[in-house]
Amino acid sequence: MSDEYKLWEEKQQDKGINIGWVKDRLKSFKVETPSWGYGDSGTRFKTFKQAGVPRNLFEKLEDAAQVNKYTGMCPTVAIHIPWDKVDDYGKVKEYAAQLGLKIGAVNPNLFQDDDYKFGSLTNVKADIRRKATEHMLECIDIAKEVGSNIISLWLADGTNYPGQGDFRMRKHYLEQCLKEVYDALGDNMRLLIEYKCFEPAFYHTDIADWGMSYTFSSKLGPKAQVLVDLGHHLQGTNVEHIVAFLLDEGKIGGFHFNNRKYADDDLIVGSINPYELFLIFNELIAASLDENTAQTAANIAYMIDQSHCIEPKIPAMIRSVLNIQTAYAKALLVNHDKLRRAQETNDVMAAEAVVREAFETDVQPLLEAVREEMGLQPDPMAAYIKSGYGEKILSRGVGGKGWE
Ligand code: LRH
Ligand code: MN
Repeated sequence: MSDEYKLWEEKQQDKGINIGWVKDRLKSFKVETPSWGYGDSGTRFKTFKQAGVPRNLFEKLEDAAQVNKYTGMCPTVAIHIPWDKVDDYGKVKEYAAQLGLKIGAVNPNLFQDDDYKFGSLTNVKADIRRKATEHMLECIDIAKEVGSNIISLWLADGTNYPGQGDFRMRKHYLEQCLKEVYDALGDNMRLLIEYKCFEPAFYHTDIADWGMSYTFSSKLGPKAQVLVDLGHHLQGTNVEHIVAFLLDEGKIGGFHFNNRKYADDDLIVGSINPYELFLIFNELIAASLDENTAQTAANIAYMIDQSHCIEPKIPAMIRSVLNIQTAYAKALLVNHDKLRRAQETNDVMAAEAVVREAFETDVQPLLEAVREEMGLQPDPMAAYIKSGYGEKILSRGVGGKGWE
């Protein structure tokens, strides 16, 4: 333990922070990486293909294992169907286990098949709704085969012009289909319903905001919860308030971490607005300390959902995980008793200071000490770069598997 860290720890303890508790929380904190974050992805303008990109799900798992190896906190990988469709999902489960991984959330894809041009579970045509529902049921079977307990649903369904669709009729179709899917879930399975305000639909989206996802998941039952993607809100939305509200309702089940300056930019989480990420964790930690919301907070699936259009894939994923770990570590330093006292006396400046000072605290000494205690390199990015893995995979060539 470095002298620098000993000094840092004493200073925190003087502020009434229980460092032992902070370290334990950091050591048990896990983030899921997305298989599609290792593949080529782009914008509607261009997908820049990179050398060394995985050519199949097995190579995506190998790359995800690198992120877990150096960060020590990413033991699960989310998959997307059909992007990650294989003949034998048992082999996937086995190979993941060999790499020290488990398959996490299974993401259905109801936005790329030509039949879904005018919607999937909301389509006016019953046979299209049937096809979309069958795909959801197939994903539940896949989840059972790979040992996953999360179905993570995002619907692109919506319209581009006033009058194009009947909002209430589409809502009824969606509720009917979701009910059938919900009833097919395995005992320990959850259905996470992701909302998004627009894109690819540009007039209305059938699951457009947290309230709609909350209503659908509340009507379905306890195994359905809201998934919050940080890039799916209109500018100016207070996301940490939505998170606190859903925590209090016991209806938030997961996150898609990324960051944005404008719309659903899917940039590296914490790269544009690290304070927002910190404030979201501040709400999550406060809820974990409250017996009424601790269970919900404990069951949240933390997942990354990004598309690395110009970044080298694995370093971008490692950076994302480290940014999340840093924001979480800072939020663990909020002195909640001091904050409550300031709030109860309407001492605005003191309350703001408690939160901001935690954010402004350099947590690198803490993270290096925790990694050391976990048997990890103090600087995961440097350790990965030094491994030469990035050069080794160049032999895969260009044109690996992307979003198609
Ligand atoms: C939609 C979304 C959804 C995924 C996709 C890769 O914008 O966030 O979660 O299916 O990105
Ligand atoms: Mn998402």
